[in-house]
Amino acid sequence: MRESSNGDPGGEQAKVTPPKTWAAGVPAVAHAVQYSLAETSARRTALNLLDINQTKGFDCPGCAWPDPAPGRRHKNEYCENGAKHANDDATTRRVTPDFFRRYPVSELARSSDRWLNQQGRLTQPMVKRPGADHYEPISWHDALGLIADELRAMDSPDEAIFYTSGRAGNEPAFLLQLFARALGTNNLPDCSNMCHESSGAALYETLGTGKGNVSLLDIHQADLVLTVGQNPGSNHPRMLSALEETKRGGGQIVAVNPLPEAGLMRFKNPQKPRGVVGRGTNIADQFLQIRLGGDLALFQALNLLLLEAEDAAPGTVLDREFIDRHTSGFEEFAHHIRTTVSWPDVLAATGLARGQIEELRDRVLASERIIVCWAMGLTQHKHGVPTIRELVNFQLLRGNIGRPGSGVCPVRGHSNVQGDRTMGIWERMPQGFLDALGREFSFTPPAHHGLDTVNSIRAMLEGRAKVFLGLAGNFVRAAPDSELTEKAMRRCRLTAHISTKLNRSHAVCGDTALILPTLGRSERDCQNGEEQFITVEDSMSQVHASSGRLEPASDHLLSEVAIIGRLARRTLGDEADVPWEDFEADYGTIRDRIARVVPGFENFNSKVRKPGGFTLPNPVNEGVFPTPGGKALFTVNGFESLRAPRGHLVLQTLRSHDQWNTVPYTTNDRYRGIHGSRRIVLVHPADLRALGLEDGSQVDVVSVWQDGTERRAEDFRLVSYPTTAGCAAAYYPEANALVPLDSVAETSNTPTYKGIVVRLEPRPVGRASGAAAVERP
Ligand SMILES: Nc1nc2c(c(=O)[nH]1)N[C@H]1C(S)=C(S)[C@@H](COP(=O)(O)OP(=O)(O)OC[C@H]3O[C@@H](n4cnc5c(=O)[nH]c(N)nc54)[C@H](O)[C@@H]3O)O[C@H]1N2
Ligand SMILES: Nc1nc2c(c(=O)[nH]1)N[C@H]1C(S)=C(S)[C@@H](COP(=O)(O)OP(=O)(O)OC[C@H]3O[C@@H](n4cnc5c(=O)[nH]c(N)nc54)[C@H](O)[C@@H]3O)O[C@H]1N2
Ligand SMILES: [Mo]
Repeated sequence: MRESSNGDPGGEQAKVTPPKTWAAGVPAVAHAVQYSLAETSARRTALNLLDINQTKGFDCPGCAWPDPAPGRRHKNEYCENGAKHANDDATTRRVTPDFFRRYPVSELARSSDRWLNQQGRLTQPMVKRPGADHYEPISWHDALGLIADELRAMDSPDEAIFYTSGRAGNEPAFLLQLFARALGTNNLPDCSNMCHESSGAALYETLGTGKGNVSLLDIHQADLVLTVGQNPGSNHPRMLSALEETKRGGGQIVAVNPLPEAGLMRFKNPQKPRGVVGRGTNIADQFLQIRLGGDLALFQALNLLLLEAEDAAPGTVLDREFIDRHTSGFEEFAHHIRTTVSWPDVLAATGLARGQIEELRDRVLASERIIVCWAMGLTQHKHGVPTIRELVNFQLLRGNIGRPGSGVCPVRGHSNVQGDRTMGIWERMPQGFLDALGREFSFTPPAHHGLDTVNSIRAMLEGRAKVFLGLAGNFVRAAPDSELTEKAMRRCRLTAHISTKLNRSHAVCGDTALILPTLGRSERDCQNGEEQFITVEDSMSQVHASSGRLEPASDHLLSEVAIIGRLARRTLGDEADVPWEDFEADYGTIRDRIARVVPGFENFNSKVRKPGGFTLPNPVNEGVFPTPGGKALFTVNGFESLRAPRGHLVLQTLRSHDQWNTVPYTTNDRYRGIHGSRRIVLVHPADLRALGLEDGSQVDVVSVWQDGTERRAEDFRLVSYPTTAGCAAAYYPEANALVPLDSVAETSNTPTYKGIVVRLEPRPVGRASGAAAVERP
């Protein structure tokens, strides 16, 4: 056995069963409760679950899928995975100073992500001094003083990096960006840079706003919903209830994915008795098993078919009135599609048959209201931005933007990733926002753009950035090119993380490193004896309050607002005209300021107190496209396909059913039939045959980058799997080592986590792995 107390089992431990064809239902609920009970007490579990997504409870930290209107909410308005995430936070295990005395940092750096997370909640501020190999306790006063001293000692404010992960609420996010800009930098990279940046870039350019424009009701009312490049059964399970509603209303679903994901096939609704005992609802009416990166070609082919259908029956296919009134660029776009789309290229890029795409066209022609939903399967590709621009073209052709039951729906990941952006967490906020911020707090925010995630890593590597502060998240594991990213973090003078749980970013750190432990979503946040709440914005622009009820994990915890406010005061003194102390004492005073800086938040404090909160206006739904020309833009996108040379495959990195981003909860992936290990790579049986490899054998996965460099992830078990031929899959974050830092999406600079060229090298039998985590008796 290679399983050890702080390592993870290798691929040879994996047990593989056939993939499931349906998602959710009773086994799912039982599974969540089982996980929760292992982490917390029965009472705490029950209390916590009943509070999730209730109007007086806390926002589920699971994902950004919206909650139904208050009257239509279930008593249990959460899914199996939301329950796991919430209770992973509410765990009764604790990481104390004793723990850090026992485990040196060097050993933590060799431990698995799963083991680190399982140690429990962080309880006290800790410091690792230069040259030391252990964290030791430090007072909050001294910890924040250390960081403030380092920030003040910099030659330029641009030597600091302020990273945010999308679990942070609006109030702490607003304070963090205010602090960074008052200090003088726009270096505000975030997880969004690695997530939906491609969506924001494409939508902003074509529609004039970077957000989706559909509501839950729109999804229920649609005639056709395309779900492209996403795995809702694991990552947005409550979306399946919405798709079930679409079907009940007579609508159809088309799934586009290289993998036959369980939730896309069939859904048993755990909230309904018939969902528990019955066969469930067939979700996808059509499944297009596409090649990785083939979606741009698919939408171009579909657009060609629509143009041709209009030629055959003029006036029946395109929404001419909408196109004339609300868009520009149609002629150039149509000419480009007609003259460049070639079927042999389309079929090679998509791996689909022409008949399948024609079938989709027929569904489109039969549907008045169409919604396109997507997630990481589109954004994390080299041509992610043009792909999303092309799907906008598709929606514009039939006027499917701004009408009920239609629209574009980027399905966000982190529960408040959209809100953090609205609050100004972005290295490139528009000048209008910066001006409003400067006016409100009487200073001049820096106008030059800051560093995004990938460029932050480069700056740290080159010594241009020296201080890293993380508000939530696990930068070291989320970022690409693990070895380089780790080197970058280790080159910093100081790294500090505001965190709830232990992760690898605490272990792979700068000369001086700080752990700043904070409250979780489900915990009571009291300041001056008054209970505080924070606010969040979901994927459909609904803003609402979130407050926890559980006792904090430790008496030493400070809220995120308190940590940022106190750090800002220590660093800036009274230089800036910012009442940091008032902000900490009453979060309502932060919201008063947000109301004056961020459009759509007027009367924030009163609007957000209504049950269910309020929805931010989306101009697109009023027929206004705030692009420079005031119209939605048809775009011309070059044709690109992702091809691997002979003997190679294209690899995507994805989430299992049992993980929260960089944090695996178990080594299982139930729906895909993988049990007992995450060091596996899914490969089509025909590819295995062609490569002379066998299911069950061990390989090294080697990525080949265009500059000739190679990256290696050792000792993965091959699993014969019904993925699209030529397209392999392995888990994030174990496979992040394979993603070259320079391999990014055009325009958005998002790492191409879903499109890496690899080869598989058989390992000699019995050779011990250098990659597995340390063994301990
Ligand atoms: N339980 C759980 N929920 C989560 C998360 C979690 O880790 N755990 N993470 C949250 C976050 S931050 C995010 S961003 C979301 C992520 O949600 P998803 O985007 O669903 O997450 P991934 O696991 O990355 O899955 C990508 C899906 O896209 C498909 N895909 C990959 N490449 C292509 C392609 O080229 N074309 C097409 N058509 N499909 C492709 C894959 O087969 C897979 O089904 O989930 C959020 N919700
Ligand atoms: N290969 C590959 N890499 C990827 C992706 C991929 O698909 N493939 N996906 C990318 C995507 S979409 C994303 S969004 C990023 C995610 O990147 P991140 O957001 O940086 O990573 P997470 O794993 O969500 O961060 C988990 C940590 O957040 C902390 N945390 C949790 N809750 C709270 C809280 O309430 N407050 C505070 N202060 N801390 C908290 C805990 O300490 C926990 O260890 O990863 C990206 N990386
Ligand atoms: Mo994400």
